[in-house]
Amino acid sequence: MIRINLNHKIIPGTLGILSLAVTACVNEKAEEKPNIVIIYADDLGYGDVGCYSSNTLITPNIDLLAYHGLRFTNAYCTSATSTPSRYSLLTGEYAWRKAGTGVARGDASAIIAPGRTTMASVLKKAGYSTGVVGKWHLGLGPSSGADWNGEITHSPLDIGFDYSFLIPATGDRVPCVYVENRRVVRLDPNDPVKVSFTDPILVEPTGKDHPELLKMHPSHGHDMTIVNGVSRIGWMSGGKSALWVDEDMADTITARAVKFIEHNRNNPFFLYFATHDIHVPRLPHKRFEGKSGMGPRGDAIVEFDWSVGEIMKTIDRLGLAEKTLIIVTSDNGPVVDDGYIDQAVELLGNHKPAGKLRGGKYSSFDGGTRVVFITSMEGKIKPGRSDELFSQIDLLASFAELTGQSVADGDAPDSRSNLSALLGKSPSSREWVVEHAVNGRLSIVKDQWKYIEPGPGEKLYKHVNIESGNDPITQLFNMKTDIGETKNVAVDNPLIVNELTQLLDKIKNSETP
Ligand code: NG6
Ligand code: CA
Repeated sequence: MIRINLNHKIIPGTLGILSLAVTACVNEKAEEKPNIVIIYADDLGYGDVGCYSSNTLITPNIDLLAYHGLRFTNAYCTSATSTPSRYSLLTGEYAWRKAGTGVARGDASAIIAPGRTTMASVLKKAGYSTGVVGKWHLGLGPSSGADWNGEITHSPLDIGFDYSFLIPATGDRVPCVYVENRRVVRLDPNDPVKVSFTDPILVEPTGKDHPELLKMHPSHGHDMTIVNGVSRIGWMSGGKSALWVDEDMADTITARAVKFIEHNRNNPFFLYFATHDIHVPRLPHKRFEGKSGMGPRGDAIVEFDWSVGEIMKTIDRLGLAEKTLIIVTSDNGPVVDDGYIDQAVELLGNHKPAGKLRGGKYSSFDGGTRVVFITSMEGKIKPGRSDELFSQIDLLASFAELTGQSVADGDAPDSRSNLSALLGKSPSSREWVVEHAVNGRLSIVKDQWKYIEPGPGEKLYKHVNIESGNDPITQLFNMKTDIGETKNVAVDNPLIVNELTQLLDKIKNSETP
C-alpha cells in the first residue's frame, strides 16, 4: 500500500479519479526506480548561490542544475542548526519532538536508534543500495560511546545505510578522523584515538595555550585540541595517521561519493552526500583560494559548487541523468563569523548570504530555515521555478511514494508525501511548515503569514551577529509583501494570530510513536 497524502486540498467529487490517477502514476514510477542523490550543504544561505540571484558569487554548476531543474523559492529545512535538521530529514520526525537532538557533541552516542525506520531503510526495502558520505552529526555508538579504536556500532549501517564514509560530527569538532563503515580510516592500532568533551586531554597542544601554532585562529570557542593547525571543539589525542587534512576534505569525500555512484551504476541507489562545505573551519583546497574574492567563506562556496559539479558529471558520464533525481539543499541558513577569524566579515562586501531574508543560522527568522532547494531529473522534471511550499520533512514519505513503499503508521510521523510538488507536477499538498530555532522556539508559515512564538531571549546573537527572532511579544509577518520580516502586523491581525497559535499547538500535541 502506498501512503498518499489525503490531508490537504482535496476537491470534492474528484477523489476517486484522482486516487486512481495517482496510483497508476506511482506504479509506473515504482517500476522505474530512479536513483536519488541528496547533496546536503552545511550552512549554505538562501542568497549564497548565483541562481538565487546572488550576483556576487559565481556557482556555475549549481546554476546549471537549476537551469535544467526546478528551483524552489519556498522550501524549508526543519531546524536552524545541523543535528535537528538532519534528524528530521532522515527520520521524518520533527527533532523538537525528541529530547537530545540539539547540536551534537563530537562524542555523542547515536541519536537515531538501530533498527529505526529512516529514509535509508525505506529505500533499502525498495531494493536500493544506500550510502551516506560526509558530515554525519547524529552521534555514533551506544550510550557508553563509540569505540573509535574498534568496531563502531550504532552507526548509519544500523539504520538502513549499506555504506558510510563519515565526518563523525562536524569539521570543527573532534575526532578529526574519517569513519568508513565501522572503522576509523587509516588508524594505527598502536596509536589509539582518545576523545573527550568534558576532561581536557592535554597530550596535544590546545589553541588556548598555543595560539602561535595556529594557521587559523578562533574568534569564539574552538580553542581546544589543535589538529592540522586549527584548534577545535573538544580534546583528542592519538590517531595521528588517521587525522584528516581540512584542505583535502572536499576532494576526499567527493571522490567517495563518485565511487559510490560508479559502483552502483547498474542498480538503483540512494546517496546522501552531506558536504562539510561551507561550515567552519573554512579551509578549501588551494586551487579554490582567492576564487571568490570573499576569502575562505566564498571560496568554500566555490568548492561546494565544484563538488556538485563532480556529482553531476559522474551521473552524466554514466548515462544516468534521466533516471537520477538530484536534490541540492542545505541543513540550515548562513552564518558569517561562526567562530574562526577567516575574513568572512571583512570581505563580505555587498554579498547577502541570506538574500532578502532576515536572520540566518540559529534564528527564528526565515534566514534560519528557508533554504536553497533544487530538484533535477532530466526529462522527468520540467525546468523552471517553483514557489510551492516544501519542507525537507516530507522527503522521506515522498521517496516512499516514488518507490512504491509503504511507511507504517507511527514511523516518520511528520512526513507526508509531497512528491508531485517535488517533481513540479502539481501544487504543494503542504499547507504550512514549522520552523525550529536553535533555542527551541517554533514558528509557522501558512499562506502569506509567518507567526513566531513569543518568548524570552536576546534579540541579537552577538557572537555570530545574527538576529535571533526572539521577542517577548507575538510576531506576525506578511511574507508576501514583507519577505524580510520587517513589520510586525500581529496587532492588526488577531484572528490570524489566533488561528496560527492554535494550529501550532495542534501540531505540537499531535501523537508521536
Ligand atoms: C556552535 C559552534 C559553531 C558551530 C555550531 C554547529 C562555538 C562557539 N560555536 O556551538 O561553530 O559548530 O555549533 O553548527 O563552538 S551546525 O551547523 O553543525 O549546527
Ligand atoms: Ca549546519
